[in-house]
Amino acid sequence: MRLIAQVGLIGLPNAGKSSLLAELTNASPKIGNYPFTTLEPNLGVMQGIVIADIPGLIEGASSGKGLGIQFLRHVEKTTLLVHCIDGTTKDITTAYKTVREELEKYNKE
Ligand SMILES: Nc1nc2c(ncn2[C@@H]2O[C@H](COP(=O)(O)OP(=O)(O)OP(=O)(O)O)[C@@H](O)[C@H]2O)c(=O)[nH]1
Ligand SMILES: [Mg+2]
Repeated sequence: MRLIAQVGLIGLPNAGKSSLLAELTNASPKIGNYPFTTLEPNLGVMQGIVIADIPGLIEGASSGKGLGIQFLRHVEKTTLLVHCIDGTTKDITTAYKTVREELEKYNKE
């Protein structure tokens, strides 16, 4: 499979993935206080490492909810995943597990 980046930023919508990419790299992705601001991966470079900011994943993504399958395909095209979680979320464990479950349902490996 063709890789789009070495590192992929994943997480629920509105977690701050695009903001993190903007801080770490030269990229200037659209940032918004609403879910699904990002619909296509944004790429940036940090010290020679390509980082992809991947659209937010929600419960049901792996069964085709929204553009879930399309988004999950981008996840596969990276080597290392960095899971971003909104630090103000009340239930951080649930936020983490929701995304992990979608990844597992989409592709066990
Ligand atoms: N307080 C605070 N707000 C943040 C931080 N990082 C991002 N935000 C805000 O959170 C909101 C969502 O940020 P984005 O970077 O667009 O989130 P995202 O994960 O890319 O969202 P999607 O593209 O919809 O999946 C914006 O209003 C940001 O300004 C942070 O570290 N602290
Ligand atoms: Mg975004």
